[in-house]
Amino acid sequence: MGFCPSMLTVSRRGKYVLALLLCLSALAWIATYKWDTARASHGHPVTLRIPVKGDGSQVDLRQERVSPEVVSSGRMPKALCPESSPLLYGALKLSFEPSLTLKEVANENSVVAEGQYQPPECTARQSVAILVPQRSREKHLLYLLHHLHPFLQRQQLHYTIYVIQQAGDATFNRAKLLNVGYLEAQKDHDWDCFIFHDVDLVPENDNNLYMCDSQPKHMVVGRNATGYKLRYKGYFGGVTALTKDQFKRVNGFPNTYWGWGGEDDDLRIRVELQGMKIVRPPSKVARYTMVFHKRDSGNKVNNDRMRLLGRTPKVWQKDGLNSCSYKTLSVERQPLYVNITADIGTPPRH
Ligand code: UD2
Ligand code: MN
Repeated sequence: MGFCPSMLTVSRRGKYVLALLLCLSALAWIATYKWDTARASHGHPVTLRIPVKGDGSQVDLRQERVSPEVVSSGRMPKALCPESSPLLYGALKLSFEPSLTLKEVANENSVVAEGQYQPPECTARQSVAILVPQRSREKHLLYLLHHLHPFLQRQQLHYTIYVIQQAGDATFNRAKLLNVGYLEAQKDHDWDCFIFHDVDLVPENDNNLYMCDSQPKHMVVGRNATGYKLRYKGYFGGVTALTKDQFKRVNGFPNTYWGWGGEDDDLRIRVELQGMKIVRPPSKVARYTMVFHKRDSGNKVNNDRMRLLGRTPKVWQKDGLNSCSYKTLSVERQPLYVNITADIGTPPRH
């Protein structure tokens, strides 16, 4: 290869360009360093707010997957509530004051809005919808609200109480109303847990946690009128807690039980058919007082219940959440509960 004078010119020019570039990057580095130092010392100090858990230990932000932007903005999600709430009392003294009014109960629970509550101090471990079927039991509802709101708040839950009213005076259908409650409550929030709750049962011990388990949970081991003993093996009435998935798996309650009895046993059969196992809290905790009542006039004994229970294994897939037809007449968001009034039809004529 021969010598080329133009190559010499290019390489000299290249050296100048290179030197100029080096100078410029040195200047840029000095400028950035100075600006950063100034910001850290007296500009906008970046504070990291490390959230503290209920037990006083700091939350590991890497584990909680919180982005640095959220941390620096100060909008930190609250730490998870402790596994065992520090607010629990244990056994409670219940009162059933005949003069109690809805206004008094609302004043005692100013932290509740539209039946809903979230613990201000931490993020609840579960979001729970409490579903209460009700017709002509206003006084019982009042006693329940009076006791249940503070009870659930001490358990540090995110919850809403839904009352599902059967419109009209056809025979009562507790199970279908509970299906309606489940379907309607889901329109508000993606609840983790559903508690199916008689209006006249008041829990006596706040260690009876209104949360769902890995298996369907029966919360009423005993009540005052029956000597606090389980009425019979497999008894699943009164108050039960199922996750959204557990309830979906069994296709909910049957819609076909009109009048008193059988629908709770039907749910137990559905649970057992799915290979699930009912769990219960310890008997000294799962205690309830049932407000005294006589059988309601619109809720005569369902004499067909034994026949219906016999066909459950054959029909549960067709009779349940997927066949629950009803008409919502109103949804009233009252201070202490959401009141859903539904037309659920009438029993078939034989
Ligand atoms: C038992 C069960 C209950 C249910 C029922 C049979 C217990 C503690 N409870 O309750 O879960 O299986 O037998 O159906 O074992 N209701 C009204 N208005 C009415 C009729 C009923 O609001 O006119 C609602 C109310 O929420 C009441 C529930 O239905 O708590 C159950 O009816 P009940 O209290 O008359 O029946 P009970 O106490 O035998
Ligand atoms: Mn009752």
